[in-house]
Amino acid sequence: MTTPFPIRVLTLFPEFFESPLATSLTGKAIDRGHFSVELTDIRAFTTDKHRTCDDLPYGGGAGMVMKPEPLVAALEDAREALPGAPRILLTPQGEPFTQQIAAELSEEPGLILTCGRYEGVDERVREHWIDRELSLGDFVLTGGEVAAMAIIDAVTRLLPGVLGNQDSIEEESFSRPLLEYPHFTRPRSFRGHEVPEVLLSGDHGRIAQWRHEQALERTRRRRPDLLPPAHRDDDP
Ligand code: JBZ
Repeated sequence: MTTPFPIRVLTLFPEFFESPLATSLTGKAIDRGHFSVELTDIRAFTTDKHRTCDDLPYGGGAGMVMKPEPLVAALEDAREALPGAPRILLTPQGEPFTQQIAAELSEEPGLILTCGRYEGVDERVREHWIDRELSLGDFVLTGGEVAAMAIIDAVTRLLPGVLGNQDSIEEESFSRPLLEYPHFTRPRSFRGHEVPEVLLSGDHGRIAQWRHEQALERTRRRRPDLLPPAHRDDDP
């Protein structure tokens, strides 16, 4: 049974994905058939007795390299199953993943996500069997699995019908990328800390204005890089 958005994950640790994929919105979206995830154990494509997926680096140096044969066999199998899906490698050398890229990927016919491990994959695999390389950001992970799961989460919530509230996706794409305004729920007074009066006022114009000011101010203080240069100035 195929879904509108098939995802194939190539990994040495398929069990890593089981609980996050079964949980919450993601689990429900899979149950409802909005997308599917097929976990491929790269080790299943080995042909030696020890099921070897790594080898020593040519030229010497620390660590091991993912050897090409099982990985390429897994990529060819994935390509055959999902001919139109981009083959993506999660690697620290990749382009930083953004909301823009999440939106692009949600328009593809599916995804093939390859999780790097060890020091990385043999360069010839990257050159000839990969369409796009992505990284979560400038910090060090032990492998591509966490990055792949983050990408699955960010992309699939954009698929039609996955997010219950289609309004919030449209709001995201039309509003400037600011940080969110502060949120409050009951009780009105919690351990001596009050909900801002304006939110209790019932004046929707004032509330919208306050939220916009809060979003701008938070963004200016925490993420000035998100604002046009003219709005970034003076620290206080
Ligand atoms: C990523 C060797 O495999 C790795 C190692 C680190 C790493 C990835 C893959 S993907 N970091 C990131 O997205 O930042």
